[in-house]
Parts: sequence; structure tokens; C-alpha cells
Amino acid sequence: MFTFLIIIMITQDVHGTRCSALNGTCKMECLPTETSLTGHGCCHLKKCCYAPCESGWLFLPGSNCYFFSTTSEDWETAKARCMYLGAKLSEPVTQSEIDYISNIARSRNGTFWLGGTDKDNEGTFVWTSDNRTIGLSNWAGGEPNNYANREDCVAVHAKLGFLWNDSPCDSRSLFTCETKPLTI
Ligand SMILES: *[C@@H]1O[C@H](CO)[C@@H](O)[C@H](O)[C@H]1NC(C)=O
Ligand SMILES: *[C@@H]1O[C@H](CO)[C@@H](O)[C@H](O)[C@H]1NC(C)=O
Ligand SMILES: *[C@@H]1O[C@H](CO)[C@@H](O)[C@H](O)[C@H]1NC(C)=O
Ligand SMILES: [Ca+2]
Ligand SMILES: [Ca+2]
Repeated sequence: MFTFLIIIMITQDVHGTRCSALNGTCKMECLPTETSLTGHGCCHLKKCCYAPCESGWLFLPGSNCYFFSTTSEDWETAKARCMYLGAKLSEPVTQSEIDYISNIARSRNGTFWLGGTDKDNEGTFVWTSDNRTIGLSNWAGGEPNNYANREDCVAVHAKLGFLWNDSPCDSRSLFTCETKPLTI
């Protein structure tokens, strides 16, 4: 019984209920400026805990924080909206990131813009944040097809099994942004 209580106390001491709920990381001592953290973090027994992502963003452990919009925009506007949020259109490069985004698109039954495009060099798809060539991909069958010679922007497409399509950049879709998680 005594041991049991100690274990509970240690668990509580290290993380605290609120801190565990944030899925964040904790450090042992609060700086004086950190004693009244709210929202994004909290203090528990003088230990500072931080959520890895801003409120409203989803955390994929080992990867990124992800935002999924509820409004539709053309691709350039979506890119600007992500930049305004201090982020970029999502650029999933691992299978787990690709699957994570597809699964959320499926759960929301929506088509979401990604950060991929071939607008500068037809047929060569790059991630727009730094022009690196898209390696691992998740194209739907027959895609990318540059349909009607006007499809240059990559979306996770609801009508194509939440696989990737090259779509017209001026069409309006939901969009997903990514940013690095907070680390301390
Ligand atoms: C923390 O992780 C749990 C289990 O993975 C998840 O259900 C919960 O939504 C997460 N909380 C936040 C704030 O991300
Ligand atoms: C998904 O959305 C489409 C229209 O965009 C609709 O026709 C379809 O019924 C929806 N599917 C589900 C499972 O809600
Ligand atoms: C990517 O390449 C295009 C065309 O060469 C150029 O206009 C653009 O500035 C480049 N973007 C980045 C982030 O380097
Ligand atoms: Ca194209
Ligand atoms: Ca297409």
C-alpha cells in the first residue's frame, strides 16, 4: 500500500494530470517567467510542462504539429495562410506522415492541399518550401495526369481514396499546414 502511494506520487510529481493531458515534455525547474503558464503549457509542482503544439493543432509524435483547415482556398492562398500561421503547407515525407494526413482527411471526408507542386517545371513535383524533389509519394492510380494541361498542385483527394492527385491550383480545397513541435 505504502509503495503504491509512493509510485502514484512520483507519477504525479513528474507529469501531473494536466501536463500528461498535454502530451508535452517537462523540465524540472520553472524559470521565474514561466510560473504562470497558461494554455500552451502549465506549471505543476514547480515543473514546467509544455504542449508540443499550439491549441487546435494535432501532434504526430516524432514528426510535426499539423493544422487542418475548415475553410477552402486556392493553393496559393492556402500557402499564404499557412505562412501567416508561422507554418508551411504540409510536406509529408515519411510513410507515417503520409498515412497520418490521409487518415485525417478521410475522417473529415475532405480534400486537403499539400505543399507539393510542379508549377515551375511541368512533371517535376517539388515541396514548395525548399524545392526539394518529392521522393516518397502516395499518388492515386493514373495520377499525376496534368489533366487538361492545368494541374500543378498536390492534394490528398477525397474522391480518389484520400490518395494524392495533381489538381488545378486555382480550385478551392481545404488545406493542411505543418510546423515543428516545441521542444525544450
Ligand atoms: C494526448 O494523447 C492521447 C493518446 O494518444 C490523445 O488521445 C490526446 O488527444 C492527446 N492530447 C493532445 C492535447 O494532443
Ligand atoms: C463525403 O463527401 C461527399 C461530397 O463531397 C459526399 O458525397 C459523401 O457522401 C461524403 N461521404 C461521407 C461518408 O460522409
Ligand atoms: C523554387 O524554384 C523556383 C523556380 O526556379 C523559384 O522561383 C523559387 O523561388 C524557388 N523557391 C525556393 C523556396 O527556393
Ligand atoms: Ca502539372
Ligand atoms: Ca490529376
